[in-house]
Amino acid sequence: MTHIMKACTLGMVLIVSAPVVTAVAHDSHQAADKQDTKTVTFTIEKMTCATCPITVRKAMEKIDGVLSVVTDYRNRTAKVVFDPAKAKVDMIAKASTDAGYPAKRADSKKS
Ligand SMILES: [Cu+2]
Repeated sequence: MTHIMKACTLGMVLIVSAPVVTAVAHDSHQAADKQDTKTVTFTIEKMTCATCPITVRKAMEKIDGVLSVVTDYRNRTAKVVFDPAKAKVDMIAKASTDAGYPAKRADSKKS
């Protein structure tokens, strides 16, 4: 928990200059064109301050195969584009959960 609190404090500095919603690694449009990528939206109810999404995003990005993470603090969601051959929904959810933010899949019927 101490680690999480520290991350939040550091995030406060980052939030001034960086937008919370950030696409990383590969461009999401490019990813959407590929057949071997999957987009899943997670609900993360513990994103209670504006810097929490940064912690969630960084945790999810560490998973091999995750192409982009777009967090939405207002809706408390994280939209993740990933390569299903490398990353699994459970792995991505676990990464967020392990960072202190339990994630559950929001759109279980979409692929
Ligand atoms: Cu926070």
